[in-house]
Amino acid sequence: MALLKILHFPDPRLRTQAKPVQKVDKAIQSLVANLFETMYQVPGVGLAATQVNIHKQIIVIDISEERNQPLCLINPKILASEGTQRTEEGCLSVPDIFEKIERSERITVQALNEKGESLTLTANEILSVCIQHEIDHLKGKLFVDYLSSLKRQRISKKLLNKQRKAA
Ligand code: K1U
Ligand code: ZN
Repeated sequence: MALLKILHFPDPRLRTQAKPVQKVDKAIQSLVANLFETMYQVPGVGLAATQVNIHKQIIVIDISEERNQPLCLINPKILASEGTQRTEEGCLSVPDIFEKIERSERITVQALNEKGESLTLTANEILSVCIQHEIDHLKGKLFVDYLSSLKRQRISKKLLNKQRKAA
């Protein structure tokens, strides 16, 4: 297994649209294992392949406190959504920034799992938020895009300064 490098905002590669996975083969399963290893190590509750510069429609999630309920969604599609909720979000690609974002309260998602089997699940609360956040990554969208352009520019400057200092 391997730890993958996470891209940071405003890296333009985070804006790439991920392509659907054609076949869940050994190479995809190995990538899924690396995504989980990276997400658990950082740590995060979710990670999209886009964030590690791999532009395939794959996300991994584990919102459990025990970190023992891995969920892999390949080619995820939101079939239904209802209600709204406003929750504080963070992002591994936008470190140390937390903002309240409005999203659907309850969603139904169809996807393939890491074995290539089709699954449908209904999620609410933090799982619903996390799935929507990760699906946005696959579309090249970040949670800061829901903020005002002034706030987004300030965050961009702050992170660029940090990246320059670290380099
Ligand atoms: O996609 C990502 O960048 C991962 C992100 C997912 C997410 C968190 C909160 C709301 C929406 C989406 C994170 O995991 S940020 C880190 C985080 O929230 C966390 C990390 C460890 C334990 C608990 C939470
Ligand atoms: Zn994120």
